[in-house]
Amino acid sequence: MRPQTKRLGDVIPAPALVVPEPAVTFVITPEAVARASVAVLSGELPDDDEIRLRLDDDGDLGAEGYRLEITASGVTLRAAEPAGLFWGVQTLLQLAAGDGVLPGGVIEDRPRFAYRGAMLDLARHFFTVDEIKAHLDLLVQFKINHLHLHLSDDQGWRLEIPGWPRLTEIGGGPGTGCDGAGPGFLTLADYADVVTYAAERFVTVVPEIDMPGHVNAALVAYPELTADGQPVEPRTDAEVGYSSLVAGKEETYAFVETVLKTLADVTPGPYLHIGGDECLSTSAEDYRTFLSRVLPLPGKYGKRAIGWHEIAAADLPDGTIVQYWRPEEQAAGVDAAAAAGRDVIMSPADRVYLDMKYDADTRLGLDWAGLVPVRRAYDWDPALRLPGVTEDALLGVAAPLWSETLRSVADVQFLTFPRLPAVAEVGWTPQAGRDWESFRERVALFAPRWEAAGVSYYRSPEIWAAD
Ligand code: TNX
Repeated sequence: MRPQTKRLGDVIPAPALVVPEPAVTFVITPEAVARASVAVLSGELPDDDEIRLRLDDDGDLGAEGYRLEITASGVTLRAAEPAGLFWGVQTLLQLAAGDGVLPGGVIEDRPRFAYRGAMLDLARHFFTVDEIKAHLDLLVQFKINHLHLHLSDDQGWRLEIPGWPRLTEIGGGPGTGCDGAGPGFLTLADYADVVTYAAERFVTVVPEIDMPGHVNAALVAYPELTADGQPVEPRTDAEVGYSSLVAGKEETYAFVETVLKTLADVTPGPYLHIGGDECLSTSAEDYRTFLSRVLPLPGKYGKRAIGWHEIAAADLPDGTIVQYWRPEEQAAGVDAAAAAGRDVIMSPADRVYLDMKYDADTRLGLDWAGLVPVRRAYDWDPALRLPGVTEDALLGVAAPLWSETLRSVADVQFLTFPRLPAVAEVGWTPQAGRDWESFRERVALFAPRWEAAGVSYYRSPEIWAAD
C-alpha cells in the first residue's frame, strides 16, 4: 500500500534525481502555483514570496531540464531555458495537488529523449481546435513535447490546402470519418491557432499527410489523381492498404509538393511527417520511385521528413527520421537506417498504441497488435526493442492514438489514461530510474485528480484494486 504522506518523488514521469529533505515541508498557496503557471506561459518571471523562477544555467540542465528546490521558506525553480521552467512547473503542479503541502528537498531533472510524442488521428474522427487544445493540456502534464496530428487518410482529409478546396469540402465534409461519424477539418487559421497554443506550452506540432497509401479521401476529391482518372467511392470502413497515389503521374508530384509546401509554410517546427505506411496496393518499385521524389521535399522547404518505418525500403536523404511501429521484433531495415545515421522514433504497436484494447472486454479500440494493459506500455526499454537500434539512434518515443473506434473526447481520454503517463515516463525517465511498482503507486494518485477534472480514464485493475 502506498503511504499516506506525500513524497518528493511522487511525480510522473519520475524525475532523474530526487534528494528528499524529509524534515522539511512548505505549504504553497493555490494562488502562487497559479502565478507560476501563468509566468512560464508568458515568459515574465516576477519575484514572489512563495516561489522564485530563475532562468540561469548553473549546471547541466540542458534544453529541457530544471532544478526544483523546496525549503521551509519557499520554492526555487531554475532552468537554462524557458522549456525547463515549464516542465518544472508541471512537476510543481503535481506535488502541490490537493493540499498544497510540498515535501522538502531537491529535484534535478532532465529527459532521456528529446522527442516524447503523442499522436491524434483526426482523419478517422475529427476533433475540434478546442478539443485538441484541451487534450494537449492533459498531455503536457506528463512532459510530452511533440503532438503529431494525422491529418489525412482514406476516410477523411482534415487540413485546408489552398488551390485544392475539394480536399476539405468533400474530404472533411458530412459523412467523413469512420462510419461517417467524424466530419470536420482545420482551416489554416485553425491549424496556426493549435500550433501557437502548443508552442506556448513548448510542444512542437508534427503534421502528417499520409502517402502514397491511405489517400482515398484525396482521390475522391480529385479523380485526376487516380490511375485511370475515374472517380472512386468515398469509404468510411476501417480497411487499410487499398488506395495509392500514382508514382508514374506528374500530377501526383504537383499535388504532393503543394501540400508539403503549404504544411512547411504553416509549421514552425522542424518536422513534416509523410506517412508511407501500409502501401499494400503500391508496387515495391512504385513505392521507391514515389519516395525518391517526395522524401527530399521537406528538406527543400527547410524541414526534416519523418515517415513510418516502411520508408526504410527507400533511399533516405540525410536527416530523414524513421518511426518504427510494427509489433514484430523485426528490424525491417530500420537497423540499416540507424547504422547509416538516421534517427529513429520508437512506437511499437504492442507497447504504445493507445488504440489497442487494455483487455479483452475493453469497449473501445482494436486488438490487431494484441492487448496493451498499462504494465505492457510501461515495462520495456526502447533501446532494447530492435537489434541494431540502440540509444544513440533514438530521437525518442511516441504513442499514437488511431481513432477508428473513437467518437468523443471521453473516448480519447479513456484510451489515453493511464497509458500515456506510462509512455511519457518511458520517454523521460532514465531506464535505471523506472520501476513498475513505483509507477503504479504514483499513477494511482491521479484518479481523484482526473475525477475532479472530469477526465475519463480506465480504472485498470493492475493499479486500482477492485472497488
Ligand atoms: C495501423 S500504424 C495503421 C493505421 C491504423 C492503425 C490502427 C500505421 C502506421 N498504420 O492506419 O489506424 O494500424 O491501430
